[in-house]
Amino acid sequence: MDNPSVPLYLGFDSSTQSLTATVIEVEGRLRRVIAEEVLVFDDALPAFGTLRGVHTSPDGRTVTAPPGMWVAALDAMAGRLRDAGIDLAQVRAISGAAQQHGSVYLSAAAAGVLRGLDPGRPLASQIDGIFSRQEAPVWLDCSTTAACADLTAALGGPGALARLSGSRAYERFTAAQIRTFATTDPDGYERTASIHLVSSFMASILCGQDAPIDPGDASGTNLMDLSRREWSARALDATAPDLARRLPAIRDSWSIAGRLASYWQQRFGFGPARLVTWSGDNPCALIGLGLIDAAQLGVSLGTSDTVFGATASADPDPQGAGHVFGSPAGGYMALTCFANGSLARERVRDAYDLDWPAFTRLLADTPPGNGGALMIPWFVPEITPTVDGRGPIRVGLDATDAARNVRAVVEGQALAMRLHSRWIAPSAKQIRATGGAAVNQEILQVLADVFDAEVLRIAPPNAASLGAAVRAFHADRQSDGAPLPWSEVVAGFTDPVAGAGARPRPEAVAAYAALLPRYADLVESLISDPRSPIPE
Ligand code: XUL
Repeated sequence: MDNPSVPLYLGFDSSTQSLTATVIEVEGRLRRVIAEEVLVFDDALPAFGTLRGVHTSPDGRTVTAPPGMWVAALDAMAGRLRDAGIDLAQVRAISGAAQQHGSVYLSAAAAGVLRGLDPGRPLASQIDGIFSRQEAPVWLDCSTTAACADLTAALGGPGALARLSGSRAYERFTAAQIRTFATTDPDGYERTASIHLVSSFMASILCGQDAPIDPGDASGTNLMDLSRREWSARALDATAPDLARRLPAIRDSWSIAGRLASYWQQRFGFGPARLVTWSGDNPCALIGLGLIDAAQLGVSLGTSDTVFGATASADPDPQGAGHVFGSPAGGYMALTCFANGSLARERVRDAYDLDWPAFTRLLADTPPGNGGALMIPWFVPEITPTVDGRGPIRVGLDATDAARNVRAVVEGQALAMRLHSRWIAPSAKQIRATGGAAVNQEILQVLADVFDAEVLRIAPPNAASLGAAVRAFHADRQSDGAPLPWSEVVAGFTDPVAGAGARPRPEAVAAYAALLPRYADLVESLISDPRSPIPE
């Protein structure tokens, strides 16, 4: 770029539906995001046959993705960055964020292939033989209920497992996924030399060797002893035989996994950049939103909706719904995840043949509280609370009324987030929002009113990808022996955009305060008796 000595840092976000790359420039106290590129899997890589980035079984319970697609996306993205004129030789360090919980199964051939990647040929054509399982189960999968029951019993019940690992057993968490694979396909498991999370797999592709897993993403496995930040021998034994030798090491989030492999240097013109251990998308979003200290909440409105915040303690959610993860800044983060995020908003948009501007106009034209109409937006099996394919619940809501259904889905999501974030921060006065839907001012207004809190937005649209770039900067300084405190690392990157958020409006706040207990009671009755009649 203009000044060749200005260091650049690159962050990726390998999410459910797309790969994002964010490039930042740091010159003393001057910080700039110089590029953000997004590659949507379905559009850019149609040969993999995914719909919204995944393959879904007819019953909706088994959800996987082809890991070769993520690799092809990384290759294509490096080409795009080079073609956009970014001087890749100036990139000092690279890190990444990835969808959490998903697992990639590699054969014994993988290590040799990754060491010897040929810069003369595209990556996809070289990695065919590295997988011992062609599909990677991802976080939307909910087919492993039996394995969850086994793990819970072996580890002393849901409370004990949550105190050990930060979460009770969840279908999408990696322990249940590995156990299901090892019991249903023992030969495939036997052929598996290493099991990576999406984050450590992508990092391995970049550095040409097995990369470690950071505590932020390792805490999404049910396999890590959260307070020790190491694999729990008891959890490993309860999951599958001989698992320890198949898992990568757990290392600090700021550890250097290696240097960028020569494939990337020779094919795209990168230098020998430091490869910083990747983390999960939510832990990286925590950093990208500047949520280093407790007391503020973050909300990510993506394929999943998540609500999270930094915490000092590893105490699990007393209601058993949320998770405690390691924070990539050290300490912990608490998080609640909803599967019915953009998937539910898109279902409503499509059901009434709307585009996003029309969806937003209908939201703006309907009153807060929706005249008492409610929707519990369980379009796909829900994680919080765990509900299996029940379908959306409408109360006092005519299914043919487009405007009120639009408001109802957004309000239902915001009420669920409020309800299930009280254990993280009972009365946060500020919320920082990211994710595709965070550009929508009307959705932010509903959040502000439901939470009775100011909602702020930061400038770069993807906080996870930005967080990864910022983590690369932090780790690079640390490795140079010139560490910076986190407040200085994020300064200038995560400042809220003036005028881009929303402030709570007293009348709407009162309407939602009245609605919240009704919503909570309704959810409660539906969970305790799935066949309970729906009140009119
Ligand atoms: C978090 C979770 C999702 C994925 C989405 O527990 O399952 O937010 O990380 O990418």
